Amino acid sequence: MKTTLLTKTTKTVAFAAGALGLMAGAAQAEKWDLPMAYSASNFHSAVGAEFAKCITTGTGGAIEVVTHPSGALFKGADIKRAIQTGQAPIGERLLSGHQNENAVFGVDSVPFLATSFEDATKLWKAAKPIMSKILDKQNLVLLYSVPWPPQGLYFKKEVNSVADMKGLKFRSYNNTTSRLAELTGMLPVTIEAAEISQAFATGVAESMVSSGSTGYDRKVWESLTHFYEVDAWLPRNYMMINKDVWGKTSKANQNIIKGCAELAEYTGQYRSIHYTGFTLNGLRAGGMKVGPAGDKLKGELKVIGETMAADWLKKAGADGKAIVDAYKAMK
Ligand code: PCA
Repeated sequence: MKTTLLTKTTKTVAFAAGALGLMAGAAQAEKWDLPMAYSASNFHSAVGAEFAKCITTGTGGAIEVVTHPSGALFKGADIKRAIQTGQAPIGERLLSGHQNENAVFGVDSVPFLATSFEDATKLWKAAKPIMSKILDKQNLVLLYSVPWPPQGLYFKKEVNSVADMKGLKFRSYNNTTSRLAELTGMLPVTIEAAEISQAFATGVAESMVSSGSTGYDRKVWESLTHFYEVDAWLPRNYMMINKDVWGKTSKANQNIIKGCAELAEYTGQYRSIHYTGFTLNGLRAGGMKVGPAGDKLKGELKVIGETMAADWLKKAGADGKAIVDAYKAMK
């Protein structure tokens, strides 16, 4: 009698385990490709990889997230569209890369509006609700965002004034940087970070505005000689997910993803702060001259920055004004 019962129980357990196994098998089939534009060694990509792993582990393997850095799956300029249209479920991109669609996306690149990590955090707090709404209308859910270190100027010669910049071929990465080139008499050419080492080596570009981080990642000391700290702005990358994919994800897994996103935003900011000094030292070790821009250059850039900020406010309309007002109220 006892034996029969045991056998029955064992069989039931075995059956249940089999069914669970099948279910787990089906769930495991869900694989999310996550395109990113920057090299695997970049801290944003490292944070993205940790975020991906967090989701895979947190969902018990039900959602396996696979990152594709260096623009290997989609180039930076194509990542947002790919996610909106569902060609990729999830991905990371430079927020200000979408200024063509809506000037509000460039709020983090308004010259001298937020020039420190502390202010960039406040500006993001002010911008996040509006940004989420804009992205939502584009079939996207905003997951997290991390700032780049402060932006400075790279050259292959000493530069002490805007006049010294005239005629230089300037690598740009968004509308703001192209406009900065125009207003300083330089010639803008848009190039993805993944391709700048070659652009500098071949002379396609000979200057840029970026962080110490990107210069370090791309070993620009092989072609360039000077980095001037300007702290012009701190642009951001953000992680987005297709809204339909998000809607089909279980509440439990959505909560896991939200938790991983919060962790990524926190560790990303931490990494960015610490990477700032580390990479500037790296540029020095590579042989570059690194230091603050001179007063003349700084003063001239401030004036140009004011023009650019006023232009941006006009273009960004009511949403732009609401963000800047909310930001200023926090200061
Ligand atoms: N690096 C990125 C954007 C801002 C930055 O610091 C780049 O140069 O493309």
